[in-house]
Amino acid sequence: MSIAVAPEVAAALARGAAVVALESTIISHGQLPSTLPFAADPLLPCTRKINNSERNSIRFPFTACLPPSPGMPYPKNLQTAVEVEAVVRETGAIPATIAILDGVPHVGLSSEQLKRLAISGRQFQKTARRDIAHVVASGGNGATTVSATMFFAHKVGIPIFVTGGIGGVHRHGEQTMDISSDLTELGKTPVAVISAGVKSILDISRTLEYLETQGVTVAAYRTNEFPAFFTETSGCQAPCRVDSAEECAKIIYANRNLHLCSGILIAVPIPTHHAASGNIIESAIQKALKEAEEKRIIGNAITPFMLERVKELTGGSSLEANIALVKNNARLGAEVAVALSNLQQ
Ligand code: PSU
Ligand code: MN
Repeated sequence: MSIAVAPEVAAALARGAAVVALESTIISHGQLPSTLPFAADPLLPCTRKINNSERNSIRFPFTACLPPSPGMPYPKNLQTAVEVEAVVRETGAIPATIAILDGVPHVGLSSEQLKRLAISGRQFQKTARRDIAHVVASGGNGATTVSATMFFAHKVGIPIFVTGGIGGVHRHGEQTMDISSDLTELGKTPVAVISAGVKSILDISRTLEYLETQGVTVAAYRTNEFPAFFTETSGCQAPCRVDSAEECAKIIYANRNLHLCSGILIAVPIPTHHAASGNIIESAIQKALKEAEEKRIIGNAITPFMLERVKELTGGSSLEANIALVKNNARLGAEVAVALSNLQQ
């Protein structure tokens, strides 16, 4: 089974130049994660009893039930993808967006392929590690999540991968066992993921506990606190702190030389000038979560409710903050890739 590596990416890898992997789920599936916030799960004993017809109306997986309109619509998603690639280039690295096209995993997309991904949106299947074999075997199209993107990046020798936010342990995940495969992938695949942390609709402290169990090195960039995507703070201390791209590169280098074989998570706070809107968005998320609980919105209704309510409450500013933080992550990721390439020369 082959992986199609774009010529520019293959050439850069062959000469040990800086390459940064990028995921495709954020392009095709919008900005808010397909997460199921707390109290939404009717299987939990803590909320209320539900009758059988309610129970039967709940479909799994919840991700299959998302509304057709993604948080980042076309052409905004394409524009963002192109701009993120440009930031990587300006900083001196080669971008490699990863997706599965007609059953073939691609590392590095042409502008036509990127456009196809952006236009197709949710027609591309959200592809985590568990979905890869099926999408490939059926000749399908897959937008790779963090876990699948890490898998392919590592296969072709790309040590650094930039995204917005990663998946985590869901609220009440200790009962539902809904824990993103991003976390187990970080435990077993030696790729450094640069993200803005974890959204507060997840359980951030349990996410950090789980990453510790998985042996993942977690470092916060220029802060002592683990960031919560839209906000610089989460109330959780980060296990360690880094203050420069060179320091990040040294960690990746040490991880490789020791054959630790586990991943690294570098958490970068949202840029300060976007943090104000981040705080508004965070309040909106908290309000929407509370409303969902009060209205007893359950099952597959919760994600559309959250998407809609957060959009109403913030008037679209979440999109701008999201784009800004991805670009900020892309800049650092490319700097780290350059520093790592210099270390190896
Ligand atoms: N978190 C975000 N934005 C995203 C995602 C997560 O803030 O777009 C996407 C990423 O692709 C991530 C995936 O890998 O959702 C996790 O999905 P799940 O919770 O189903 O594992
Ligand atoms: Mn899940």
